[in-house]
Amino acid sequence: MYRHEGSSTPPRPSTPAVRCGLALPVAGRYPRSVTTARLHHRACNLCEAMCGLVIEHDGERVLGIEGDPDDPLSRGHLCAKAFALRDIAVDPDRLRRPLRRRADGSYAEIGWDEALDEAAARLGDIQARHGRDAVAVYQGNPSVHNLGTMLFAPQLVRALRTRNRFSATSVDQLPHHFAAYLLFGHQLLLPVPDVDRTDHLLILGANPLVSNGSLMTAPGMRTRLRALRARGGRVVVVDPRRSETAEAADVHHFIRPGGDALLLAALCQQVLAAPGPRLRHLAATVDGLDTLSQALRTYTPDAVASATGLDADVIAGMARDFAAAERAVCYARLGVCTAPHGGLALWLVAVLNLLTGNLDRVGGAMFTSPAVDVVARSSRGGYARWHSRVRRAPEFGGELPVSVLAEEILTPGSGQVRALITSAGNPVLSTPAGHRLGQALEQLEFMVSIDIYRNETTRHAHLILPPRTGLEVPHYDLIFHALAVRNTARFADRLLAGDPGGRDDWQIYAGLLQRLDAGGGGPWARLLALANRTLSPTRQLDLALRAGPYGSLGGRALRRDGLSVAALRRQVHGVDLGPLRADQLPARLATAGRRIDLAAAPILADLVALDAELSAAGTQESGREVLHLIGRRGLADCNSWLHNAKTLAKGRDRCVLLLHPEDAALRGVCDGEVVRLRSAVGAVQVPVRLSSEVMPGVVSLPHGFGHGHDGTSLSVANLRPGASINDLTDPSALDSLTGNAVFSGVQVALERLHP
Ligand SMILES: Nc1nc2c(c(=O)[nH]1)N[C@H]1C(S)=C(S)[C@@H](COP(=O)(O)OP(=O)(O)OC[C@H]3O[C@@H](n4cnc5c(=O)[nH]c(N)nc54)[C@H](O)[C@@H]3O)O[C@H]1N2
Ligand SMILES: Nc1nc2c(c(=O)[nH]1)N[C@H]1C(S)=C(S)[C@@H](COP(=O)(O)OP(=O)(O)OC[C@H]3O[C@@H](n4cnc5c(=O)[nH]c(N)nc54)[C@H](O)[C@@H]3O)O[C@H]1N2
Ligand code: SF4
Ligand SMILES: [Mo]
Repeated sequence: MYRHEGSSTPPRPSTPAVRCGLALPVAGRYPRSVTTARLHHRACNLCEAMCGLVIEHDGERVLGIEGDPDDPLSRGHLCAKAFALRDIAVDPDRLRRPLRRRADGSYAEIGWDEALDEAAARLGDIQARHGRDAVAVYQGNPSVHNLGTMLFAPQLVRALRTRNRFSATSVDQLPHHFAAYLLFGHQLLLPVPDVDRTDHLLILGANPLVSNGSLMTAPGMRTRLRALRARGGRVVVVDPRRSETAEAADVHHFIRPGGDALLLAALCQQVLAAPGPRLRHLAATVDGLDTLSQALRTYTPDAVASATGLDADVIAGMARDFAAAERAVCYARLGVCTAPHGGLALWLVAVLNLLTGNLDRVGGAMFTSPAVDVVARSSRGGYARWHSRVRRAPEFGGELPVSVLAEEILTPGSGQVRALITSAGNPVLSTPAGHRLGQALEQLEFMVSIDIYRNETTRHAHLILPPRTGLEVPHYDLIFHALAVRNTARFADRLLAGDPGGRDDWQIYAGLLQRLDAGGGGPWARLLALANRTLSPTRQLDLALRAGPYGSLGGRALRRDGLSVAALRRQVHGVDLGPLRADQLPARLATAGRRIDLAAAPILADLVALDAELSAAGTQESGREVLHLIGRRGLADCNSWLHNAKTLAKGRDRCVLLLHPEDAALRGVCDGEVVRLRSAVGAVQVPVRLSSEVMPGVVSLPHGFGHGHDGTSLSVANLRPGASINDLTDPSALDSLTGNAVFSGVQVALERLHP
């Protein structure tokens, strides 16, 4: 009964009135269970779109899921993945009790107290013997979609006081944080494209029609792009693959993988060379404009044309159109972040918006005003305050790039990683040379994983601690409300009880924390820590909402109608807090003197390095035998972890290699043939699909596959294992500026199995 995108506009309110979180029986609309069916309203937490859902249930079982037409942000949109929320709840492969791995590789269920005692004792012992840095932490993507984890995981990480902190950030959006930190002084001050009011949207390396938007919470992008074009606006997509978003755009240009920093440098160069940059209200806030102009002067369209694969005329036209549009915004995402100059590229995206007068302005790149001000409540970040032990990769925001994790485990010496906590992550499938990381994990003295599955990563753990999840936990999007194209707020209590003796993620963190620092700190420190820990996430959220800009204690006066958890419980469809607001700068800048520096030293240095590479590339010819690998996302996938959801495990094989017919002809490869793909670090076998969607010389493979390993409990996913793209990606290839992993343009060779 879920409604797919592309269906006609959802009907206006037909859901019965539901007040105070009390769900009323529905008559007529749900014939299956008229007497017992009730409705629960919540936002989906599987991706960043946070679609409002109406879930029909009988108290214990989910009977149906629909998009909530009254959600002020998603307006009825949802995708097929929403139904996986039910699959996860009933999945027999889900872990529900702690598991201890025996020496023979089998597992025993143990009690929660025993498991937490053992985990804390082993971690404490290893730190006592080998120092703080001997324990590493890796936090995966679903952490950000979980209120309890957002509030409690940082406390555990702080308590461990290790420098070996890793997360999915360094295989994803690190360049965005880096650019925000350098330009605006805070890693979370991330401008969001105002898609609903722009006239010109330039998209680089993102496919929001499939990914449903990232660092741009905008459910129903197909409808939003259609509306943009209907009001006379233009959508331009730059991507080495003619993606679903490119298909829906006015114009699509192929670009060589990794070419975006060059393209963006040329776009900024063109804007700066044209008469008068339009900095508008920020003109008096910006320093270093001349230095930047000087640094960019060699990046002409002609100079970057061959390296980007774009004609110089096309680049010049792209810059002209962007600058001429009344309201324009450039939005770049994963394909641009995960490239050798990803940090520089994302910095240039923000600068292009700034130079054309589109930053902090309606229809441009704007800052949100969420009900919980996560910017004010979190650390500004920091850069290169320390470096990794073996490779000297820079820290960012207190974390090291996950690409160095395996070498930190395998290289002996003081500070060597001997224990690992993973939480809501699957780095064996999601990080470069994951297969090698998997081998390294076997060398650990101790590994504990907080996860709902025994998967490719957690199968290496000595202990697995499985939390309640999804519909079994209360939900509020601390992060994604702060990245949404409209200010809204939405809260839901848990719908399903989950395992009666089970724990939420935050309770696992609290349990570990309590045991780890029992006896440490003074009495006041202990009391404070205890108070903090015993306040549930919902209670903490309530305090944050009340103290926030729309809260009863926030703003200028005490407001009886202010936001709180109770108020959100009454407003089951969510609360609309209005469109994004312009002119927030310079007041919100967290930089020294509230200035924007366009001549930051790391950026200028990287521009010099890029220029040197560009000159060197001019003298090299890469032959047709080398192919450049890029990634891909499918509508029914969610990184590595929803492949066990029965509802989604249907249809054609998704883990296929897209190969251009010209490249296939050159090698005599046929459609459907299984080939071997080899890179500097590994090889995989995958079936080929011939497609002129990809530019010649480029091949595309989705990530998140590579199941079927012994010791995993993923009976559905293991039936269609696919191959892991990260058995090919190379941890030695990093964006040297930020440490982000490089996934775009990995050099591979294609071999026929039966030539
Ligand atoms: N080559 C290549 N690699 C990529 C990418 C790419 O495009 N190409 N994309 C990258 C990106 S953007 C990301 S974000 C990463 C993702 O990388 P990861 O976060 O490492 O991996 P996921 O596949 O998201 O795995 C999530 C894990 O969380 C568990 N989980 C789900 N819900 C919960 C919960 O409520 N609590 C707990 N404790 N666990 C839970 C799941 O069982 C699963 O094990 O992958 C990156 N890797
Ligand atoms: N269905 C689905 N939705 C998801 C996820 C999922 O796994 N499945 N994962 C979620 C997560 S964790 C994230 S971070 C977001 C990511 O959301 P997006 O950033 O939209 O990510 P992708 O869909 O991977 O799109 C990246 C695009 O970049 C292109 N590309 C690759 N290399 C280059 C390059 O060098 N230059 C340019 N210009 N383009 C390039 C690819 O062809 C692809 O079309 O999606 C989220 N939503
Ligand atoms: S688009 Fe994302 S948030 Fe919306 S239903 Fe699908 S997975 Fe859930
Ligand atoms: Mo991601």
